[in-house]
Amino acid sequence: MERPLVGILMGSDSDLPVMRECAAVLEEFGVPYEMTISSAHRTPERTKEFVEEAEKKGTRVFIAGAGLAAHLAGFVAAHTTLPVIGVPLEAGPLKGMDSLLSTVQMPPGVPVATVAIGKAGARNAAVLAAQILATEDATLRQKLKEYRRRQAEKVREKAEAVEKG
Ligand code: RP5
Repeated sequence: MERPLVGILMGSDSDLPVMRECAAVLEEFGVPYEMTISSAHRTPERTKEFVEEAEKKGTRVFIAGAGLAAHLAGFVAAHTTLPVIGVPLEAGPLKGMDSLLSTVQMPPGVPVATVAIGKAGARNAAVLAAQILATEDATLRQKLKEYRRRQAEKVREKAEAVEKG
């Protein structure tokens, strides 16, 4: 098993259907990761230990997804100086706005790079993690360029289909 470069955490197994998107994107880029369920509120000690152990193993970026009063990404950021990406998840009647604000409104000095609510955010969190790693990895940079090229190609194909009518 390759050394995980990205540590993915989520507050509950109910977050898994969305957070799997992170894993899928990292797999596309061939970035080794580890993924766990750990909560800022329900298992604070376990979360702290996971972050500390991951850092020792060589993890370079953390992604943390949570819903409701989503303090997981901030909690992780409080225990590391590695970059932390927060994914706000929809888990209650406020449709993810609660998690967005809980994740994004970090006090100065302890940042969390917060992405969009839900699946789009989960995918972008993984792309951003890959971009951070790519600052020191030319092969990964090339894969990211190719990913953008394929994305543009898909738009062109869709445009052609619409224009043909
Ligand atoms: C948060 O509470 C989790 O991240 C999840 O989004 C939400 C609900 O958790 P469960 O009650 O489904 O375990 O901490």
